[in-house]
Parts: sequence; C-alpha cells; structure tokens
Amino acid sequence: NGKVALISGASSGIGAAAAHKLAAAGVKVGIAARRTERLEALKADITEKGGEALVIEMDVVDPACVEAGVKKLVAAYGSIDILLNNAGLMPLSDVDQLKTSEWHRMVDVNVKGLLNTTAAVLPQMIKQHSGHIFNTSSIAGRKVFKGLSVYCATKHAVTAFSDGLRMEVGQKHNIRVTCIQPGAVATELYDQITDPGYRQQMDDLTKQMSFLQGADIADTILFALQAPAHVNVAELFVLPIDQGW
Ligand code: NJP
Repeated sequence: NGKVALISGASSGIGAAAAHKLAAAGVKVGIAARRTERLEALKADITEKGGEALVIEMDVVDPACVEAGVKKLVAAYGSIDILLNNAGLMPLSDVDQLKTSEWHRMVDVNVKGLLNTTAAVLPQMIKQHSGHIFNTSSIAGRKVFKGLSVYCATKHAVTAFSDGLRMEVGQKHNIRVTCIQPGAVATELYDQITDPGYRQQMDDLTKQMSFLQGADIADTILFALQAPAHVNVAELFVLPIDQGW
C-alpha cells in the first residue's frame, strides 16, 4: 500500500497493536512515544515480519518535540497519510480528592497533546490534499462515569474536536476524520490507577467481564482505512460483548 502513518502512544496497548496491523497491511509506520526502548523492540518485531517502521521519540505535550518528530517522518518517508492520535492516560479519582496534578496531566496529554500532533501533521495533509486522522476518544467521550470526571471531560473534548475537525477539513482538504470510542480494552492504561478503591473495582471488573484486545481496535481502524475514498467512517464505537451501555 505504501502509505505512511504517524501513531502516537505506539509503545503499548492500542497504539502498538495498530502499528502491527498497519505495518502488516503495508503501511510504513512512524511509531511515536516517550519509551524508546519499547519502540525499538516494536520496530524489531515489525521489521522481522517484513514491515517498515521508524522510531520517533515524542512527548506529545511538547509542541517542538512533536514538530521535530513529524519532520523526521516526512524526511524518511516523504508523506503522512494517516495520523493515529492515540496517546492518553487515565488515572482514576473522585474530584474531592483534588488530585490536581493528575487532572492537569490528563488535559495536557489527552487534549493538548492531541492538538499538538494534529497541528504538526495537518499542513502536510493539506499540502497532499488527502489524509485520514483517527482520534482515540472513548465511551467516556460520550457518557460520564464516576471516578472519571476529568478523564471524561478530556475525552468529550476529543469527541467534540473530532466532529469539528471533520466539518472543517473533510470537504475542503479531502481529509477523513474518524473518532474511535472503545469500551474496555486490556492494556496498561489501568496500571496507573493508584486509588486503592478504584484499583479494586478495576480488578473485580476484569474478572466479571471480557475486555477487548488492542488488536480488536486495530482491526476497526483498518476497516475505516480500507473504506472507499468517498466514505468517512466517522465513529468507531466498539464494546466488549458483555459491556453494557
Ligand atoms: O493505554 P496504554 P491504551 N507523550 O497505557 C503514551 C484510550 N482508551 O493503549 O510515552 C507521548 O497501553 C504511552 O507511551 P509512553 C486511552 O485514553 C483506552 O489503552 O512510552 N505518548 C503509551 O504508548 C488512550 O488515549 C481504553 O509512556 C504518551 C500510550 O500513551 C488510548 O486509548 C478505553 C504520553 C498509552 O498506552 C490508548 O491507550 C478507551 C506523552 N506525554 C479509550 N503519555 C482502554 N484501554 O480500556 C502517554 O475508551 N503516552
């Protein structure tokens, strides 16, 4: 296929799974995150299977770092056709615990980080008059859950931004925008939960219901990518079979 993708948050979970699937489909993947040792291992794995990957050290919170990463990818592969805005974090706590540094971190990564990567990649897609941007929101971007007030606020922002972006760049610049809204996916996202009560709740949940795998989300990304050019799969709303809504 020869297309080029930038994947943020590629060092684990959904991002790493998407990197594998896209590379297997012939997409050259720019795999971006802070943990470069993870990215090197991922690249080795992809290369061994015949795919092509470029490791990009990127903290999405830092616009200069993001711009440098995008430049590196364009220098290596000449274009960017797909952006998977996927970096994110989800510490849980009730608002009255006032864990303000965690709130700020979620806003910085989940919202501002996504805006930084979008801003860095858009000029290239506009120049190409084509592109496909995937924003990883969440079911928490459609509904509010207890313990997740700030996370939900950030993901509602991602959903809203995706809808606006689609209106503004879809027809004008021939750029498709897909908002991904997964239910529970078995990744390292839950490892950051420090609150013992919510930690226990999450552990209980993993025993009560099935979780999606990162590869399940990656498959839906491929589905949207492979749709005919005039089709924009606007939302990918994907739940485990037994997750109620
Ligand atoms: O989680 P995890 P997921 N700069 O922890 C990266 C959403 N979601 O795959 O920098 C750059 O395995 C981090 O890389 P590193 C969720 O909100 C999930 O589940 O090396 N990258 C790692 O690669 C998130 O938006 C579920 O630490 C930064 C990645 O983010 C997306 O799915 C449900 C970074 C996180 O990988 C992927 O999360 C749902 C930074 N400053 C939505 N900070 C779910 N798992 O159930 C973090 O609805 N990263």
